[in-house]
Amino acid sequence: TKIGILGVPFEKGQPKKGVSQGPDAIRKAKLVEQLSAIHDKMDIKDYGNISYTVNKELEASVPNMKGYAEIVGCTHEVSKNVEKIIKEGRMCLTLGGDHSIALATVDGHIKAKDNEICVLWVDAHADCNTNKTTPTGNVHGMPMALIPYELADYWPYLPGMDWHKPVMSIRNVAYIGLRSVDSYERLIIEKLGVTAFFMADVENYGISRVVEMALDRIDPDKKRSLHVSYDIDALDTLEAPSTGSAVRGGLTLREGIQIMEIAHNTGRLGAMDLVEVNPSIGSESDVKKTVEAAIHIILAAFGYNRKGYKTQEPLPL
Ligand code: DIR
Ligand code: MN
Ligand code: MN
Ligand code: MN
Repeated sequence: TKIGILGVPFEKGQPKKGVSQGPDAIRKAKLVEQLSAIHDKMDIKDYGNISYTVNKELEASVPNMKGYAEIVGCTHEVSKNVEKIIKEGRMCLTLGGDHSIALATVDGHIKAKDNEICVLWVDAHADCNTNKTTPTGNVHGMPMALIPYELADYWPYLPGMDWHKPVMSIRNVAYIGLRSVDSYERLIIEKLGVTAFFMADVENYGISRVVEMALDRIDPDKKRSLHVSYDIDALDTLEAPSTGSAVRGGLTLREGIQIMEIAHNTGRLGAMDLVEVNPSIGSESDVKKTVEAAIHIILAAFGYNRKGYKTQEPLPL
């Protein structure tokens, strides 16, 4: 199992300070050590945290996109790095940062795999506002409107974003965990027929059927490289309190882990994002709980088995 870890300490896609500390908080809780312990064929390379430059002239060049110049600078760098890591034969684990960076992780994955990818977007939110539908101007609520070509005509020209071509179809994307969807986002989901499993679907079918149905829809031939973009706020607030837009009534950690166990078992997981962990929100124990949840989810993605592992040794007499 070859993994490349990329830290993206980026927080300009939303208004709260601290989410840029997510990558280091997750590393400090011994992510690499725990991944290495899964089995003896783990090959993990930490590429460190991304750095990028900002073209100040781009600032405020697009209405209703806060932090635009920073977003452009950071996402371009993220896309190039994700593409490189996957082309080096590693599964790419990106640690956020806020969710705006996922437009770039998906873009890099698309470039590395010639558009033969599919996306599971695990989130309380649909993140598919355009700059004309957004109630906030926060770009972490927009990446899913920037990725697919079906929404390309709803955007103005985006200066500095020419490296990003919306080549993927929304048909290859499924949502899991939705429970806080804006009215234009709901319209987009209906209009484009986006595969969306809301919390009620998780209650009705159970999480394992939901994931199987989602994978069936986005990759019916079972041949695409799978990208899971995992917003920690998909989990219930009790499980992951330290995040910027927590919504009660979410996934249990057990459900959150099972999503990634199933993703792992496809054998086609190509990239995963774990975003929106904000160590500045909540008490020390809230932060610990949230970071631990993130680590459990990541471990499941890369093969950690809750059933344990049987030793090759005989039982001692
Ligand atoms: C809201 C909140 N839909 C927005 N989005 C969040 O600002 O567009 N996404 N919190 O994670
Ligand atoms: Mn999100
Ligand atoms: Mn969210
Ligand atoms: Mn495995």
